[in-house]
Amino acid sequence: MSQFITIQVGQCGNQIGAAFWPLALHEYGIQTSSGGVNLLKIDKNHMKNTKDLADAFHSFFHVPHTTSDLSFKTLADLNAAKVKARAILIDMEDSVVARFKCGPLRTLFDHSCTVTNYPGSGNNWAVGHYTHGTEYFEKIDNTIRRVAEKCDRLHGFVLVNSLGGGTGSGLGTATLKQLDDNYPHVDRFVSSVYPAGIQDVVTAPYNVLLSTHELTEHATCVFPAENKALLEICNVQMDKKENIDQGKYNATCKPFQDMNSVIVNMLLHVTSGSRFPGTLNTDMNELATNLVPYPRMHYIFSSVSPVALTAPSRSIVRGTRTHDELFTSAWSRSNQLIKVDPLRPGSVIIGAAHIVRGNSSLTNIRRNIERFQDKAKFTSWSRDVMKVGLCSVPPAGHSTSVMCLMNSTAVSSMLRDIVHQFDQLYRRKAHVHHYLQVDGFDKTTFEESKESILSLSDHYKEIQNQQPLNIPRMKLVQ
Ligand SMILES: Nc1nc2c(ncn2[C@@H]2O[C@H](COP(=O)(O)OP(=O)(O)OP(=O)(O)O)[C@@H](O)[C@H]2O)c(=O)[nH]1
Ligand SMILES: [Mg+2]
Repeated sequence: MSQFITIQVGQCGNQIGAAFWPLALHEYGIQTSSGGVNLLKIDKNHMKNTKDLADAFHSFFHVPHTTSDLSFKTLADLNAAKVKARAILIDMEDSVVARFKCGPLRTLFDHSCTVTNYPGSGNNWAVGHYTHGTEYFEKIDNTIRRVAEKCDRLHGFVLVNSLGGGTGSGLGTATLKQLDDNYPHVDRFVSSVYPAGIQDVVTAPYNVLLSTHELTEHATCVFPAENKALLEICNVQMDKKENIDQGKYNATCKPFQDMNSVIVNMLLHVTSGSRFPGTLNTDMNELATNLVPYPRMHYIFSSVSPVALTAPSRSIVRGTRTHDELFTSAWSRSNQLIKVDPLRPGSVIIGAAHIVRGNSSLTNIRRNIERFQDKAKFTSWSRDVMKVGLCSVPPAGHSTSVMCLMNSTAVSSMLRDIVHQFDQLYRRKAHVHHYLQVDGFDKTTFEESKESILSLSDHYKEIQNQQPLNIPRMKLVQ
């Protein structure tokens, strides 16, 4: 099974990490507690795969060679065996990382793999990228190398950050560039949170533009998530009272917690084929090859159905949804992690993949892929080929789930919006002096980043305009 190193950068990145690790442990059948919510016991579907789960455990965790028994059940077992998460925690402000150090999972993290400072990057991409990027270059480099040396099948880096502030966006993209320079053959998957429509950080339009340019240059795949979309997904779930175990849904809810778990479930799903066995195994590198037809065009729409909020105990589905319903909801606009409909009229799918976890059959999947192909418009090369993964281990709390990944030309409207938000602030040169006073930042960087994003958006549009309407035929790739 492939191994991944997770790099959490900035407040948002580390808060997503705080939601990620308890759920990741739960997928391996290890009970823990998260924010006072006791997780459910793993179900039979997990139990019957005990050996596979143990093997798959190495994907996210380093187990010292001296440990032969991998049947961990509790945090105490992990602690006794000196198991460590393959994780690097970076924040230029130390309060969120400090919570890891004294929280219930404190022994899971190697404290020498944390990089912190005080008081942060002041919501300034240039401070994160240049000031802290330079000062912490060596420390981050050494930390990554130490964690990488403990991997014997390093497949990818998973970097999580937000783009609205200064550390996740600036230092996060400086770290991404370091990975590109030092590990060019290891995939770099990035899940970045884009701010809500109403900005809570005045300089967010600058930070988003500058970091999107870097993501375009240095990531293998970007799975963007917009806070507005995450909030709406959570609100819909909260309204669907029949889908939530209300008894467990109480004051333990923290700001962003549910929104972050939507991202976490996406990350666990997208890596599931690389971690667990399945009849149609799909590794992350196959996904990148199938979904990204040209360099830089690697912004991937993602959605998972059913949506799971926070701990599995809070998202028990009462009543089973049919496979067709799961697929339909995975394609639906309201389940996308960004506020753009990938299947909107006029848009073209230049790559797509479906990953099904749990109970399903190829016949079921085949029928639904045909439905999908009738629904969407494709390019001539993406029309007949549809990447499909079938992972036998379901996510915690569900018997089956479906993830749809799409590379759609509709992403050009997100890119245009980034430039539009930037223009509104840059036209008056508001707040620009904060960036110009940072050593290493050149004022042409704003214009270069804008040009790069516009040219990427144009490239998507070009492909969209070239394509005739087509009703495709299906072919499954194994
Ligand atoms: N979804 C989500 N968004 C968050 C979270 N924390 C912060 N944000 C958003 O991220 C943006 C701010 O980024 P932060 O991660 O706080 O900033 P940072 O990377 O720590 O950078 P500095 O604080 O400027 O050094 C804002 O748009 C917030 O709304 C979180 O846990 N989840
Ligand atoms: Mg911060």
